Amino acid sequence: MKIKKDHMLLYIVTDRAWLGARQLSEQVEDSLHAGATMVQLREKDMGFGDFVKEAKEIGALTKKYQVPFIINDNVDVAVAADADGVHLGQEDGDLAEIRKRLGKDKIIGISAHNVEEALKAQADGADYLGVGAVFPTDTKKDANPLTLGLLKSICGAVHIPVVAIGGITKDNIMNLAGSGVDGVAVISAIFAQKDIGKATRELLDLSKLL
Ligand code: 3NM
Repeated sequence: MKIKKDHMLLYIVTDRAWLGARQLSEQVEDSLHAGATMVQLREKDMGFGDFVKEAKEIGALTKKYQVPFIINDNVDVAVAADADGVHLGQEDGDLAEIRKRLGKDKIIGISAHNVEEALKAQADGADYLGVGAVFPTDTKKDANPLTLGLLKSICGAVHIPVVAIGGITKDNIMNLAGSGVDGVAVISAIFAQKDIGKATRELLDLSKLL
């Protein structure tokens, strides 16, 4: 599956921190059913076998809803589970090599924090950029906030889709209006919510106004 700008509208990134008694697949399906446009499976402490098993399960859901399915950081898991692509940080390996491994039809997203990183990722063949943290967040402790001015400069410098990430909620999303982003990537604004379907619909409606 190749990426389209509309896939960026509401990009949900998983986190088991707020599962409670529920399964991750149930939470993801609640959000997909309500209109989430892309899914990233993000597991920081899971062994290979369990990660692949879970990726296959979530991947089957994303196929049903026909949205791209991305694995955070782990190219081996993406290959083993035949995910649609990977999302990588600046330190996660050589893009040309990873592209060779995945093939041209898979999606590679890169985190970028300034115009130089954004232009380099685009030149190296990234399909989209994740840019953040646009607001303070407790979800990722080492995320460095950037200014909305910088976000705008990054969006203006590249032609590939850009998704903003970091601390985005229904109360602050409209501060991103005019920045040029194609959508928002969120963890807690979806997965920490009691009514995931409602949270999804609200954020999606607002994201369409950006
Ligand atoms: N990456 P929440 S911020 C996974 O700045 C992630 O690159 C970030 O979670 C970055 O929506 C972040 O709960 C956490 O703030 C996003």
